[in-house]
Amino acid sequence: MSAQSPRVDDSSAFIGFNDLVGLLHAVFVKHGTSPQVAQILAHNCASAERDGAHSHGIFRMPGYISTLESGWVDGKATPVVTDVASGFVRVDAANGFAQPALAAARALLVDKARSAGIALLAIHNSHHFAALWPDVEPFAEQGLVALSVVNSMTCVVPHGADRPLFGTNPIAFAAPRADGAPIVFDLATSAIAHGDVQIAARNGERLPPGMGVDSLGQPTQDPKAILEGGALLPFGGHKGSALSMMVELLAAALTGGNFSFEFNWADHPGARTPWTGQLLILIDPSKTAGQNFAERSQELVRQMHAVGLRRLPGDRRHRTRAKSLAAGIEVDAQALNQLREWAV
Ligand code: NDP
Ligand code: PYC
Repeated sequence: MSAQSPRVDDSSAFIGFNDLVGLLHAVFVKHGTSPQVAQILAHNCASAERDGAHSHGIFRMPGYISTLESGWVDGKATPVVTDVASGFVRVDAANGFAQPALAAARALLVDKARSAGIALLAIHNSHHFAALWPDVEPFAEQGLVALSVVNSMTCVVPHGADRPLFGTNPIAFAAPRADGAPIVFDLATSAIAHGDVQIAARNGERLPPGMGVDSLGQPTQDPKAILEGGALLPFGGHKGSALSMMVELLAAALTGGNFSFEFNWADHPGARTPWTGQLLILIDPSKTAGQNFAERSQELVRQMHAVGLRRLPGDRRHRTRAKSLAAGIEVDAQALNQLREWAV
């Protein structure tokens, strides 16, 4: 399908995956990234759009652009990879994006995981503005188990506290299974991702109860009240709050990155990308005792289905992916036109 495909109605259009990657690549380069960084971010963003992960697809492009224009992030940064120990790789993202830092360390990390059974990647001085599952899913497609965490920007009130401190701090996990796509989940430790609050505000929708508070700390279902002086809550009360705290520790304290509350972008109007850190743990399950790991995960899935489970995490994404690859990615026509303007 061509990027010039006709619109199907006034509000939506269809675009092929490679065409969307090409268009986003042009937008990134136009706004100051190197071609290499543009390729990685464009692929990431188009993958999210293809899979229906709308809060981290093309919705994010205005934020990427305003951030690049503000000088907050270096779109041409060259990550510095350090081989720290037999199971430890460190990357200084050099105030660039986290995904090119991961790409730069990938081969070394996989080698270490395959030889030692486990390897850890600690990225700091990095900006992550995307969904986290694209960082882990490819490892599971290679037969490895991957767990990653990234912290973001202060907007979540720790359970039992009065004011926000944590970021929305997602956790993503991917594991191979014998018959089918890897098992993958990717979830914010806030009750809702910040991006989804922005989308609800844009669409004039109310949120379900329990997502956030207004500027006075009172529960609210109004997304604008959350965005304008209010804050989000962790999911699951004290349990999500503990996980969010863990993400701060692993993604920032352990990597040398900023906590979600430690950076100040006030001098960079338009900056939207959190300047934090990311941790990724990679495990080679072929080292475990007993039956093949992928067979064991398949057995778990089989048993979950047997007790009535209809939807595994990742199922919705894969269904949307299949549809997008068959018919093109359905995108908002205005947003597509805007991307084309930004690309020239
Ligand atoms: P969701 O709550 O939409 O989904 C979380 C996970 O649960 C997904 O793996 C999803 O699978 C699965 N899931 C959802 N509903 C069901 C269900 N009914 N049954 C079984 N599984 C289900 O995600 P969030 O809103 O928490 O996060 C959205 C995105 O925001 C993530 O990609 C995250 O990485 C990103 N994010 C990024 C941040 C950053 O700093 N870079 C910060 C915070 C969030 P499926 O995908 O198939 O629906
Ligand atoms: O949706 O919470 C979010 C988010 C923060 C940074 C990138 N996405």
